[in-house]
Amino acid sequence: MITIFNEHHALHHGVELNDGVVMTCWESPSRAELVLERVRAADLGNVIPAVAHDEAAYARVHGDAYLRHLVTAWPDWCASGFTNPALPLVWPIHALRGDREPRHIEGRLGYFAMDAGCSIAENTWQAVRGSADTALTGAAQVLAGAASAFALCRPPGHHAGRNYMGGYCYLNNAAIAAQALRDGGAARVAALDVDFHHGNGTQDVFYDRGDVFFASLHGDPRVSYPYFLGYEDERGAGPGLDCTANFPLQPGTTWETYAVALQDACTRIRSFGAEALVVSLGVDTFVGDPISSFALQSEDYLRMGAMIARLDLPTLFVFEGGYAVGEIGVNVVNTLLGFESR
Ligand code: SP5
Ligand code: ZN
Repeated sequence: MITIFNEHHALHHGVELNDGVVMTCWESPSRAELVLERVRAADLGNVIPAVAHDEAAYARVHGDAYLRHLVTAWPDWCASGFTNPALPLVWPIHALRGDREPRHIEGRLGYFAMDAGCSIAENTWQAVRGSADTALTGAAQVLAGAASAFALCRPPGHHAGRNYMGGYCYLNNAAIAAQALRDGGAARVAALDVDFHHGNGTQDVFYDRGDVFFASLHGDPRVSYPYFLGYEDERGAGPGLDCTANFPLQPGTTWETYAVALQDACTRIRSFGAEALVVSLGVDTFVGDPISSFALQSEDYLRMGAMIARLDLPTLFVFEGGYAVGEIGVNVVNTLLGFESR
């Protein structure tokens, strides 16, 4: 399996609130380097650089005002006299006006974000678009006939909605890739999200569409981030009704329980008639993950990959979360090796 890598990912290193204090993000540059190291050590296949794409490819999934904000946030932040990484501090929740984009950067940061997990600094945009380009390069590989490909994206993408960032995610790499597969000729595409956290952004992008199926296995939103989406009764809307499937799972979930839900998700994808598959591959389901609560073991990822392979679809794996850096490489590459063992 070919791996696509963007060496400029490390230009982005975020900060977030942790226990009330601004600290270095769990989502660190070392994550991608450790996965790449393991890809090479396991001889998974060739590693190629991401090909730069036009912003038009991102605009197939994201709104123009949001994309403009991503490009201008840092310069506007600096123009307002700020010098440290930009973070939002006020949001248009519930009864507040969510229909007006403020002009001032302080207001815009909240308008276009679901949380304070996405700091923006000088080179953030460059790394973010490199990550989307990584996914797009992977989609191109699959469209050109590759049975599978691994887009080693960083920063991740699945929490980013059509018009907002959140949870370390700015552009939704998996959604952008799924759309590229549609535009490249796949009539029906499935996005399967196995990151510990609900893929709220991907769900947002495709919720009312009947051409892209979205399935997510994740920590129950009653007790797990992102808290405000990912319930079982979210099934899609309009032409997309029953093209969204959510599998909230409880803290402590092991492979035995996880496998049943994953099998269900795969059955739904099969009966949907997908012609191509995008897997949002987060390994924060690992027992040792510092911010999550499932209990998968490293060997379980071999089984996960093998189960996904049984769908027998052209498959693009897109890297998402996973914060147990000691095992992150083994867990990701085990999934890919399990897939290839079919
Ligand atoms: C891509 C991805 O995996 N994003 C996850 C973002 C999670 N951000 C909020 C994490 C809050 C965790 N608090 C957990 C405390 C555990 N002791
Ligand atoms: Zn996650």
